[in-house]
Formats: sequence, C-alpha cells, structure tokens
Amino acid sequence: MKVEAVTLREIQMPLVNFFETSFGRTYSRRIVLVTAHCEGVNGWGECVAGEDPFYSSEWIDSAWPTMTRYLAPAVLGREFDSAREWVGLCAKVRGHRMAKAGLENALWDAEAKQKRQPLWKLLGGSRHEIACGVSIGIQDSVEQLLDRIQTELAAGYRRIKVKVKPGWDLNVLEKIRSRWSDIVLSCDANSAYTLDEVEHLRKFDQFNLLMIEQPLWDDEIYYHARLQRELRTAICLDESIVHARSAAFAIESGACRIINIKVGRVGGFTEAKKIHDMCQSQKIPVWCGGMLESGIGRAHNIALSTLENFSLPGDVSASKRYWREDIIDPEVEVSSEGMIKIFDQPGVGYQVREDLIEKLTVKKETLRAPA
Ligand code: OSB
Ligand code: MG
Repeated sequence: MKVEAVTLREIQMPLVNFFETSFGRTYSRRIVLVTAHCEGVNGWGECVAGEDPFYSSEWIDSAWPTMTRYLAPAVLGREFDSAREWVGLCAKVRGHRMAKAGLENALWDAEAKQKRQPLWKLLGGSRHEIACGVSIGIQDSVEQLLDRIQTELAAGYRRIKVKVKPGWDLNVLEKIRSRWSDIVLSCDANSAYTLDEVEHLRKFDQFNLLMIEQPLWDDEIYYHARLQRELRTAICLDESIVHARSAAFAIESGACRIINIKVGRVGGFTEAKKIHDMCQSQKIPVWCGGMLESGIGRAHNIALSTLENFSLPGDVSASKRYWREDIIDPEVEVSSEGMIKIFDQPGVGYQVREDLIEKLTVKKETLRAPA
C-alpha cells in the first residue's frame, strides 16, 4: 500500500468526570488523530500524548510538529507491505514515541483494512473477549471515591485501581478494604514516592493489593528493583517501560513482577508486541494501560489486549465512562461480567464517525506525497 497523504487533527473533548492523578487534574482532553490515506483506504490512529508534559516529557504540542516535520514526511509516498516497516523509517528520530505510535497505528489499521482482516488478528491476537478493570482518579473526598467504586463494581468491572499519592494512600486503601475485603484491588502512584519512603511503602502490603503501579521515578528501574526486594506486593511498571530494552532490564533486575503495556508509551504496535512476547517467555503477566483515549485509541487498545499474555484485566473500559458521545460507532460497551466483545470487521472493528470528528476539530493539516 502507498501512503498518499496524512491528515492530522486536533480534537477537543470534555471528560464526563474530571480525572486526577498524583501529577494533576484533567477536565477536558486535547487529542491528536492521525489519518493515513492509502489508495482508497483510510487508516486511523490516535496520539496519546497528554495536554501537559507531566506523565511523560512528550505532550500534544511537541507531538504535532514532530509529526508534521519529521514523521509524516518519512512515510509520504512510500510503498508498504507491512506497517512493521515503519519502525525502520522513523528510527532516526530519538524518543517521541507517542507521536510515532499515532502514525504507526494508523498504518496498522490501513494495512488491516486493505487485507480485509480485523486488526486484532493481524496483530496475532486470539481472545474473542477481553477482561476490563477501571482506573479511578483521586476524588475530593474518600466518600466520593467509595461511591465511584460502588458504581464500577455494580457495572461488572473485574479490577479496581485507585490513584494514590502521599496523603491519599494508606487512609484511603484502609477505607476501601474495610468495606470490600476481597475485591481485586490495585493502586497507581504515577511516580509520587521516593526510595526513602520504603518504610511507608511497606505498609501497603497489608491491603493484599494485586499490584502497586509505578511507585518511583519514571527513569529509575534500578531503584524499583531495590524497592521490590522490600515489598511483598508486586510492583507493576508503567512509565519506566518505554521499549523492549527497558522491559528486559526491568525483568532481569527484578524491578517488577507485572508490566503495563501502553502502545503509545512504547512507540507503537510493533514494539508493544515485542514486549508482550518477551514478557510471555519470561512468565511476566501484562495488561493494557489506558490514557483517557477517544474511541479510536480505545479500539486499538482492545485489539492489542487480544494477545495471549494480556492475562490481567486492563484499564480499557466503556466509552460512556469518559465521553458523552464517542467518535466511534458502536461505542465501546462493557458487559455486566466486565468483558468487551471483539468484533470481526476489517481494521479496528469500529466505524469512525467522521461527521462528529469534523465538529470536534479545532486544527487540521493534510500533508501530501510529493507529485
Ligand atoms: O498512569 O495509567 C496511568 C491516565 C492518564 C495518564 C496516566 C494514566 C492514566 C490512567 C487512566 O490511569 C486509564 C484510563 O482509564 O484510560
Ligand atoms: Mg499508570
């Protein structure tokens, strides 16, 4: 397939509920969508970079010029047999993995559509439904958090993850566990602690958590290895795992027992699959993380989650938890058993609502192959 043009769009979508982590609160998303126009087929991707450089150094206003100046020109006019070839073409650009993934994922969708295959099959997936958990942000009060948990449990979600930070941690986990002693529970610190706080972090062990996600710095795998030796609770790494090499180092050094794979954070499906396969051979379970995606990124996460070693419930949940109206049809729905059914349509498996996207677009640029 030949990439004739690439369209970038920024859309703005207010969240149904604000989302707060240890690094801040988000009320509304600015999202970059990528369309790869390939000989009559349009592949769609989403760049998951945030509104601010807080979760990672990448953010939406660094992703856009990286795509227009470096990444899109590297694909325009090219013939591809497989989206995997993209990895070699963008290797010269250091970092900027979320920007790279936005484009790569659009190419995967285009390839799947051209081959009339569902994307999940092209990726090598085998599941016909996937298990879902939810990530619940920091609330204004513990009572509000308990209400949110109650709602999500009633909806059928199979794992509750709460955000923690100093001052919103042991007290909160204590209240949750005294109300629900046996739910599958985990927490995510988004790097809010330091290794000096090991005695404090050891107290998390009493809550029988499935995992504690990213307690320390994003760029410190070695310190996580030191911390893991002090904890009974499994550490799961999110921010620290940016490619297959960091995953290999984390596993070898004993820095984690579980890995969260986010396709944007690791630079696209090719690298995500590589990490998945390596974790599988090392018996490290993985699950699919979320970045408050629109339906397009959500559909990509669903396809990735069909790979065999995604054996823990992901942060992949229903569209209506985030959006009054999502940009795909049908919206992502979760059954009362906490499962998402996988569709067999070619590509991502959901119809992209271009009319709605057009209304939400605040900025648009189309780059064409040189004649
Ligand atoms: O650390 O997993 C995270 C959202 C934005 C940035 C980082 C994270 C998150 C979430 C939300 O936890 C997951 C989701 O529901 O999309
Ligand atoms: Mg996380």
